[in-house]
Amino acid sequence: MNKAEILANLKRAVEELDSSLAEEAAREALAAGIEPMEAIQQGLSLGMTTISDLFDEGEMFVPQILLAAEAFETAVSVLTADMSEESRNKTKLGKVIVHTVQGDIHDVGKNIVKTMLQASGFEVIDLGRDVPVDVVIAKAKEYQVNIIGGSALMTTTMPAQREIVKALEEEGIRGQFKCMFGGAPVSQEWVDSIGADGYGENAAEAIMKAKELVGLKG
Ligand code: B12
Repeated sequence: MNKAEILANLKRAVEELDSSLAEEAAREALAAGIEPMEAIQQGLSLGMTTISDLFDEGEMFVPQILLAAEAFETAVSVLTADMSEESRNKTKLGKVIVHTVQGDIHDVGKNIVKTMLQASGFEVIDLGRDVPVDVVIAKAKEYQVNIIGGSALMTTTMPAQREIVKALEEEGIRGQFKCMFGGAPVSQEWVDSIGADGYGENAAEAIMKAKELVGLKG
């Protein structure tokens, strides 16, 4: 099977909600020497775009979405297993908190960003989803992280990202932490407008931005 066919199978596995196919295609991708990031961006993520569009159009419903997410995550865990092993033995690049903001339970994208950060050598503290602003701040202080990473998937929950920056300012500790935000409705303009430090449109950009924020080249 050639590279294009393997990438097409990864996309199809998510579209067809098929975790077994996802696992099989992920193994084939590794065997063919396809970079995990490429398999995610050019295969799985395209499948998720189809699913998101069908959901937006009312042609797909919650149970199917969850199965698509499961197929996606199954493949990601196969693709990144070796990378994670490798990164466990590397010196850590820095500590990052990831979470989905208060009021928001969407965590598929956050989990991808988390896996890719870990695989790239960051130590990641995952606070889960629907995490109150004060908990984010408390954990950032407790773990002395370099970066606070937050995901918001709804226009109604994006303001929680602004609240995080504001709370840090009010406590006089804004300078201790870099704030990096993402999620489908989030943009560079939004991140600039709330005075945060970084934005990533996808997991690959999130990694580049995180490296930049800890003073490494992207
Ligand atoms: C899957 C899904 C769900 C699943 C979530 C399952 C889960 N465990 O996450 C379920 C079915 C539970 C769900 C529930 C709801 N959903 Co929903 N859901 C979606 C859907 C279809 C896809 C989201 C997704 O997983 N995308 C795939 C991932 C891979 O992409 P991503 O999250 O954007 O992540 C990438 C980047 O954004 C970036 N990134 C993400 N996080 C971060 C963080 C950092 C730091 C960085 C740098 C980068 C980064 O990297 C990621 C990887 O490339 C979207 C549609 C859409 N167009 O987005 C709607 C959508 C987000 N949902 C929506 C809504 C309204 C809801 C509900 C309120 C109920 C409803 N009416 O359906 C509830 C929300 C309850 C709540 N309080 O949160 C709306 C939001 C509208 C708005 N106000 O903005 C959307 C846009 C659908 C729509 N058009 O109506 N949903």
